[in-house]
Amino acid sequence: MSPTTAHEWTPTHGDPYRPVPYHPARIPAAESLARARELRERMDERRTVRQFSPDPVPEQAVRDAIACASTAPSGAHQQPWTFVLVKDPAVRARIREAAEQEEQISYDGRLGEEWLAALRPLGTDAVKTHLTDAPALIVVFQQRYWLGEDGTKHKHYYVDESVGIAVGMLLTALHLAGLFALTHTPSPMRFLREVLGRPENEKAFAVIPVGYPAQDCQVPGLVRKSLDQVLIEI
Ligand code: IYR
Repeated sequence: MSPTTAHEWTPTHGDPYRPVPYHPARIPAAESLARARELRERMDERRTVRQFSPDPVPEQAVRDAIACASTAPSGAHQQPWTFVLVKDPAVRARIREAAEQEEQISYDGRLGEEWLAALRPLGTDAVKTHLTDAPALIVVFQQRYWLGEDGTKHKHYYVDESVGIAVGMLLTALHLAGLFALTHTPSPMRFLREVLGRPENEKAFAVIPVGYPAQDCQVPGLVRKSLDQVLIEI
């Protein structure tokens, strides 16, 4: 039976091209302008938060944000991502312990002087209280390849780009849902696959604590580049 909408059927490797009609409604230009301006203003309020309150978050809002991230475009529509939502405090504590061990080595010199100088204005260090204080952690894995039924490895395409776009959409969705997040990239991140029992084709990409800012939360005083610094129109 031929599908009638884009949602009724998921193509798999080697399937033929089977297009379906797509006629989304247009909104008036004035409405686009108003929505884009509002979104710009709301996104400009987003800040990365490093000190979290232990207060719980509405879990379904986090799941919805992950579902939103998973609508991201991806190379060959392979959707090469897995999101692990870690709520268990014992697992968060294990992640923190392993992350801090690696980070201590990094901040004690592995990063190098130039990198440490770049981080100084942000006030980061090897102590990662957010990993245990935030009520939820989203660990994003990229699926470097996929495994066939007989165990053969098959390539995924543009994995970094695809997962990067999905994480951008995740951060946007969390912010618009009124939640706060931090994009944490402990390095190296190999321990995450072990702690979370993920398969060998998955590689950790980022750890994203989600919650609300602690009462005494502070963020670095910084400004973003202006539009004219980042946009060239030809
Ligand atoms: N991964 C380390 C160091 C770090 C690196 C960059 I680039 C940052 O923008 C922030 C931190 C850490 O998480 O502390």
